[in-house]
Amino acid sequence: MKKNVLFIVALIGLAGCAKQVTTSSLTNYDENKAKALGVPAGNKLSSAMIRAINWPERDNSWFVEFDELQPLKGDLAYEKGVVRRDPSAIIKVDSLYYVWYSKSYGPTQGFAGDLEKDKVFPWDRCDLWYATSVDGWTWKEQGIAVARGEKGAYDDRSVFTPEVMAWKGKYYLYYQTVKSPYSVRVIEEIAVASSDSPRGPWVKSEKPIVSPSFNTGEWKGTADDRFSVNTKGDFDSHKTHDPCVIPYKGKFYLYYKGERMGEEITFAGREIKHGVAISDNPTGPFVKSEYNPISNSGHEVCVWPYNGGIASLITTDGFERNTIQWAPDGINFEIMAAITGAPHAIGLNRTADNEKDPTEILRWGLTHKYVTYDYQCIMRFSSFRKTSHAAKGEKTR
Ligand code: AAL
Repeated sequence: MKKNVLFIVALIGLAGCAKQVTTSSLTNYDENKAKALGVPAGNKLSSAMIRAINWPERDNSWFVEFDELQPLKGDLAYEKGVVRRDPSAIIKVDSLYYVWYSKSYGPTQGFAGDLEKDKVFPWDRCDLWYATSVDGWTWKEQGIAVARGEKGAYDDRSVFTPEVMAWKGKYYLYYQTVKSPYSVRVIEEIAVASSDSPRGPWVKSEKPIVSPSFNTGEWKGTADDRFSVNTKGDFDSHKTHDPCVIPYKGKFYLYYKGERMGEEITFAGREIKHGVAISDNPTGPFVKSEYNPISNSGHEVCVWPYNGGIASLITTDGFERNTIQWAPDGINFEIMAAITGAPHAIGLNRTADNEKDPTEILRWGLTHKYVTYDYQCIMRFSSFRKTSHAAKGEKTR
């Protein structure tokens, strides 16, 4: 009892002589910036005000807000018993919009049963399908673009989460692959298929073009448990996801999401980070950047070129989630805006004039919505630049 009282007294004492930081003791104190941010010029600054002084200087040109998602019409309207998710970017060929996506049927059973027979995730047992549209609202499903491989192939279980790149008259689909059985510890890789037409036929890569850095980590024991490890390894030691390739500086930058063996929940959620692998050719070989990981947060990859660099929308996980970042060299990303939230698994509208405005490419595009855990459908998103916060009837800035 006595000990506890002493401890509390010591704590109160410590709080009483908490370090006092004044504006004049801050080496990077900038009066104009402090005034703009509303940091008081007084003697004592709270930790929050010190952090505000340390924020980078930004205007609001990257700040956006998203509208409520809108349902699509035609074949991409929600259909009972069908999963359509993870839309690719939208491209336009001969006045028609094209999109590719993961499609599967039926409910998800999960990992408790027979991994050879069951469907473990909504993105398990998928093929890549595509659809076309005149206006981006009403879509006509055209059929399978890339199907799962034959039994024994590296992609015999599921092909999913596609992205598209049109380059010099050819088309490339980048996507995730899984080989059966789909266990908890299974690795997930990235493959590519190419075609002379957006309607196919598509020729798949003989093997995956990006794989997890699984040699950097080590599972503990043989139970199918992804949390049990001797060593966790690199940020992408378990899975490589969400590929998106951008032609950049005469090369091809393949951005992807990594998942790690023995993943933990940090103070900001899941340990998800992005990496980049670079190649001289659209189909590889891709070499992972020595600077990986290039984000400390985020989930599905959503990247676009802007002003000689690459912009990236960081959602869902990590302490920098809900930010838009930009890297002048495609590698070293800085936060340009902290936003209120964004749709997940965005398929960007690549026909937009992405140089017009930092976020012009986000004005509209596709995303998916969880109707239930088992079923997802593709939706349309839109966003707007917000420069003023005004009440109904009040004059805006
Ligand atoms: C998504 C993406 C990848 C995952 C799964 C389907 O959020 O990160 O695509 O594998 O979930």
